Amino acid sequence: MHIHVITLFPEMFGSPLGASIPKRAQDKGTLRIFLWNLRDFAPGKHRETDDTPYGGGQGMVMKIEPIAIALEAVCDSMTAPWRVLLSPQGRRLDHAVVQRLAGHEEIVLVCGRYEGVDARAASFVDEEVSIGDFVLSGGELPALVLIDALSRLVPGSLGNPASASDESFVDGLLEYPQYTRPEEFRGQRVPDVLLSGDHARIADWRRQAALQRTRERRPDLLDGAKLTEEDRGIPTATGDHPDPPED
Ligand code: 4GS
Repeated sequence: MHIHVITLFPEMFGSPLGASIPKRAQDKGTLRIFLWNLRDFAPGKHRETDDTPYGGGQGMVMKIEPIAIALEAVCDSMTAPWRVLLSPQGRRLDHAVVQRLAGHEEIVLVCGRYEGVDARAASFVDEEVSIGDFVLSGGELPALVLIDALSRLVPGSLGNPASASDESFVDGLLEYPQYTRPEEFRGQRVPDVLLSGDHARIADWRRQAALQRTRERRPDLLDGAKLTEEDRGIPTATGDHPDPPED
């Protein structure tokens, strides 16, 4: 997968992409990141990328021309680029969106700055994506969030490929509670079933715990989750850590 980023701050990307899974994916060659400075595509002596808003108002707006020129130049040699503008007006990012985007070999991300981007930018991209209902100072962190999530889905990037199918949201639910040593810490014990070595019971407990957590914290997710009849029969829970099914 090739990910191109058009940004006024390419220096923001080095450290987050130089560690952990994004680094491993790039070292393996399955993920390549290309950083493009928007200013290099801005025409004129001063290479301005922003201007005052028509109609008046606070702050500055990103000009359309540098963005259009950058997108055309960056996409010129590509067969099927998928162009994404990070913006609070976009579709909310979730695991389904990440999976869909992971199906593209060549992704081009455009990062906004200032108070916003000229509305005509929408006609130069394939979609707009938002990472949440809050206002950031630029689209660089949203782009990094998306690249990090995508890097986990690139084949070969995870040490254990099962990790990609075993986490929150993958089956539409929150993840089950995880524990590691010690068995007891300041009065809190690890649920006995997890120490039992009975893999069928552990799987069953984890499924119920994930369902219970999701029902308590994110009931909105249950509408979209794939649930069996058995899943639906789990009674409403009161605590975060359900009892094992039986002893
Ligand atoms: C987001 C967001 C964002 C909006 C960029 C104001 C600078 C800023 N982008 N998801 N102008 N939330 N962008 O806040 O994607």
